Amino acid sequence: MNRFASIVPSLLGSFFIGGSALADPLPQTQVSFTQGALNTWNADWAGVSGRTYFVQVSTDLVNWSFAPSVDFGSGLKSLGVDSGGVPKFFLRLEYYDDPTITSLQDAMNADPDEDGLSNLWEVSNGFNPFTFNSEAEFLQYLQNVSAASPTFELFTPLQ
Ligand SMILES: [Ca+2]
Repeated sequence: MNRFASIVPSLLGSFFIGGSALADPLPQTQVSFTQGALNTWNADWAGVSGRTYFVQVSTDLVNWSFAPSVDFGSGLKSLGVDSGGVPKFFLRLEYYDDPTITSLQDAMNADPDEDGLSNLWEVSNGFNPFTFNSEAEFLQYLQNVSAASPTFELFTPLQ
């Protein structure tokens, strides 16, 4: 479900950069794009101390999905994007500030929607880290993964 596909160079002006914050006292600079090797682009932005970052992508500005990436804190942040021939591609930052998060590891392990699933796990498996996922949704996900991947096995954790 996570799609991290493509950028069409001629549509660079159409890139949408947005953000949301649960508590956002500091401004966020825009993302800049530079062309890399064939069909690749680099998205760069200046990180803000204490801020957890996600990247969302869309091909229609209506349906957005999270790229399988979590970043944190100050300094130059970069994400490579590989063009896959999609005619339109949009990218935006999603971020939030949480004073209890002090490292990238904390940011990846955090659970702002309190559903028991870490940020990194959610974005790596097609979930929204800001939307509570019920146990039923999680079990449905496991069933879909199991059906799609014959090597995946469910197990009962050791007591
Ligand atoms: Ca979560």
